[in-house]
Amino acid sequence: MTRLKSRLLEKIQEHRPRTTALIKEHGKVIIDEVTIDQCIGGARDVRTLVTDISYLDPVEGIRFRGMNIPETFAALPKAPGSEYPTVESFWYFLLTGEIPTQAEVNEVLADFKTRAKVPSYVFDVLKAMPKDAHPMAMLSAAMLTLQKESQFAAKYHDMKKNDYWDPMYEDASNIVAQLPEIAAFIYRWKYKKGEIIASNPALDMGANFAHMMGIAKPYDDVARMYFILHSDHESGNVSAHATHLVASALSDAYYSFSAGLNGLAGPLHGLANQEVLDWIKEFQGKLGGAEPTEENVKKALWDTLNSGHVIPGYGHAVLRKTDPRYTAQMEFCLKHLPKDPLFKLVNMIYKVAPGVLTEHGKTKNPWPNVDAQSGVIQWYYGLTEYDFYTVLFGVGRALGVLANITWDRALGYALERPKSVTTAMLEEWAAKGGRK
Ligand code: HAX
Repeated sequence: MTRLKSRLLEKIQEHRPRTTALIKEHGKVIIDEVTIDQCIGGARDVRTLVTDISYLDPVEGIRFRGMNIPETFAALPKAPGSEYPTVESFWYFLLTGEIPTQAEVNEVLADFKTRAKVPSYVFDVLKAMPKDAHPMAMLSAAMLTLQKESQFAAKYHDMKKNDYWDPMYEDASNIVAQLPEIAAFIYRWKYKKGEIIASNPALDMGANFAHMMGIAKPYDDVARMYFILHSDHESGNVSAHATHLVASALSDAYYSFSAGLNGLAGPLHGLANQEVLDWIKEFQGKLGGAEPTEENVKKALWDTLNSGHVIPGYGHAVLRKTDPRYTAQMEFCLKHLPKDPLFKLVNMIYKVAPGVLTEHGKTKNPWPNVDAQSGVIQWYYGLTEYDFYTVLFGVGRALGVLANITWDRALGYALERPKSVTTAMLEEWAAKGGRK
């Protein structure tokens, strides 16, 4: 057993009595109530999910295992010659809550090499898909194709509940180790005439992904930063929740993560990074070569709102300030591409959009989220095929949601089954002033 796996087991054994005590001794303690607008309005803010892997504060933003983004980047061991941590060190941290030593990271690196080989039938399936299939449909299809490899599904009938976490961990680790090659294959197959670049197992995940994409340094750092920033955003967002929900039926990690990816592919969620670039390109097209100004940006924003559409990359279901994932990427841009015209335009939108959205008066949060900034960096390094951007998000998101469903199985979380009501019931309770 690797040190990561044995440490994870120790952590699970330490944690289990806490969950058991909460259910057995304090199970009836009330922690929330639900209003009619929450019931119709997507259960916003209703506290019914538990995770210790990340927590999203509306003002401060995300904390991974209690650490904010700068603290996380500072604390984790770095890739050789890089300011950014390896994704492998972050995986250890998400699963255990502990900052790994370099020796522990090296063990994860070595372990991933034994898992990284993608069966060739996955590529056959991807090649058979229509050339105009969306890259997210391809990524999700690749997950379903791989399902027959699931150790959880194979062992299910011979296991006791307490042991479920073990094959879930194995499946999760295999998916994380194989995803970069699958994603890079989709990119090169679709956009680079199928000229595939073979994986280099000597490299860490970020460097190997950059290598397989065919993009030079510092894209290795972009990949590390991007995968870590997009990994987890507590449990209520659509991709995390969908993965957790499907896993709660004891579906394996392949089925569950495929479901999460399908949710991530929605324009109100991860696809917003593609939508942002789409919006910008359409705006630039309308300018017809004229310089963007605050005035014409403002007009374009109002045109979008007046046509009944959302401003992609702005607003959030939980956050009420600028997303620190936006800020982390902006800081990267200030260092590496401060004069890039697209970066300047995105900054100009940042100056104007919050005011426009505030005046528009609908959104609870007029500030940018992670997706407003991420495409700029990809575009700068030559990744201009922006319908691929959500796949990058998906590779990162795997880290968070797969760590979560490993812990779901470790703590024996229940089948998810909230109760629905009818409109007539809501009307009756509304008339009575509550469900009495
Ligand atoms: N532009 C225009 N209107 C917006 C808006 C935006 N960026 N953000 C919210 N609104 C509107 C909502 O559509 C809603 O209008 P209706 O009452 O007519 O339905 C109203 O403001 C209230 O919404 P809210 O409570 O502030 O926000 P929600 O929790 O309902 O939705 C969303 C959160 C992220 C879906 C929303 O802000 C949005 O659509 N943003 C644009 C798309 C986007 O950037 N998505 C990515 C979010 C981050 C993420 O998950 N990345 O993966």
